[in-house]
Amino acid sequence: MHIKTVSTTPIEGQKPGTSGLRMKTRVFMQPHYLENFVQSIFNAIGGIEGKSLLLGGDGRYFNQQAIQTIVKMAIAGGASHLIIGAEGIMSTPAASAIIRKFKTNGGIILSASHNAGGIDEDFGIKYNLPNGGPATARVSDRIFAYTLEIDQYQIADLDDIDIITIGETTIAETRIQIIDPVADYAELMETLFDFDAIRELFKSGFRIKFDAMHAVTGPYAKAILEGQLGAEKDSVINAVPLPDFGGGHPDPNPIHAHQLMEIMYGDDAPDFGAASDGDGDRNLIVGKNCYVTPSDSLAVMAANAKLVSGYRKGLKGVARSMPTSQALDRVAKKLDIPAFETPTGWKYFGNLLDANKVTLCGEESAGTGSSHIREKDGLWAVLFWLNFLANRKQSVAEIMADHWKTYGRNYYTRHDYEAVESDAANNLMDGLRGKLAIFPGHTINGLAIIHADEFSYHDPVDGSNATAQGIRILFDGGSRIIFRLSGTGTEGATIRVYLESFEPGPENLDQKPEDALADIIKTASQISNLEELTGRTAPDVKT
Ligand code: G16
Repeated sequence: MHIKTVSTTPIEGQKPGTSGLRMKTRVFMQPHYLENFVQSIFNAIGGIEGKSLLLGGDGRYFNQQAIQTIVKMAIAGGASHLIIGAEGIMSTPAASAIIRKFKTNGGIILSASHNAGGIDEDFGIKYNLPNGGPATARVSDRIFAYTLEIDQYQIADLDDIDIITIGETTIAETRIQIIDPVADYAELMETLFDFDAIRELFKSGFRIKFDAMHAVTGPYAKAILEGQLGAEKDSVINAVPLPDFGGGHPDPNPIHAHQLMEIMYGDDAPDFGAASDGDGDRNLIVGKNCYVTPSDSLAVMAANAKLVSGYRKGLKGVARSMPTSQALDRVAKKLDIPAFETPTGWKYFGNLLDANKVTLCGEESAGTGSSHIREKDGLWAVLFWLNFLANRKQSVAEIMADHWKTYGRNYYTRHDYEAVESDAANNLMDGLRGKLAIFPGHTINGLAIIHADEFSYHDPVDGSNATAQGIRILFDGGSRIIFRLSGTGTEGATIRVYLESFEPGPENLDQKPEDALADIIKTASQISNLEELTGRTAPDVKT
């Protein structure tokens, strides 16, 4: 076998964002672009020689070609073992589970998550650590540093290898194993949930619709929900993964999962609806006529954890990203367990999970997960809900009403302004930064500001610090407005405005969120000059 050493030069802008490197697919298809980044990952982990790696992706356009390139580079570098999902498919949570199960030296996951796919849409790549979790900020910085000085990479001069057929082969020093991407994950789920109780639930006539959005979770949901648990046939819709997700945007929110929302708010709606995203780590939960916000879902899961077989012993602690609503904190207080507040990005939960400080964590961006792996996990969240629904025998709407009665309600919405001109977005953030010191003490639209800052985080486990993680304006009574620039967009800047107001109850617990949040929404636009600075009069997406 011939190994080619290819001369290259650094390519600008290969800095990983919130979750790995995400760019337009055509950018990734440029000569050396993918190779430079992969070689930089190998360099950042001290070389790939003698190491084992998991490889998989969400099946989007360019997935299989990218895998072939990475395999040839890993062979050239002397990797000892590659585990690859058949057809290059592997959901992000399954990848995390398999890295942990087979104790590989990490993995490379090809996905741009909830972003659209196709030659003119998005592609992405990220390195996961041997604990199964996304590279920490430190490792990501090291990868980035190598992209700035790279001058060559190695690649084996080989025909494409067969990644379709399950089986094993050895090329040079490298054992290559093609595996069923579903089996190990399904096995893990069975250890965490009471499958018998969920089977009984379905037998009793309980109906579910799971929208896989033509993304990676389709085969997993079919095998587990319909196959193992006996949900009625066609409970899983849009189940076949497609390279362009059928032209849709695989983001499980009420806007992009509108087909599911129409079913759940229509005549003869099933009892439970759910969706997951491009790579299967996000989830949407919806009952009959009852949308559950991701922040509320996280809080309800924490409150009901003891009804779920794998979590019967209770939770060590919980964590949420800073912009996620404070509903979780109220549950933690009642359970008398610690609650951590981290920056946006699943990578910040890894240390807390490894140190056994938390069992459950989640984010407003539709991600929930636990210590079973080191990624958020869409289908796991659905099974978690099904497990406690099987015990409580109440509707989703009843469970929500009961939760708010006990803890009060954190009304919550997020407004996204996408593809905003970068300078305008930075001016908006700078403008707010400049006013942080003068905000406290002011009352706007009847809302008294008690604190304003730019969030920073000190990791209690490794002592690292993350600064500039979003601007927070906190009001008397528990309401908040947060401004952040997304780290996952690929075009201009995406401004995220997170809006939250707290209603302790017992009255006013069933208002329309837009009514409960009207003053907060008005205040956010006034204090940020958003319309004037960006020219935008309405958000592109409201979740
Ligand atoms: C990624 C991260 C999440 C984060 C989300 C949104 O999710 O893993 O932790 O909350 O992006 O980040 P941002 O607000 O910076 O766009 P995913 O599902 O896209 O991998």
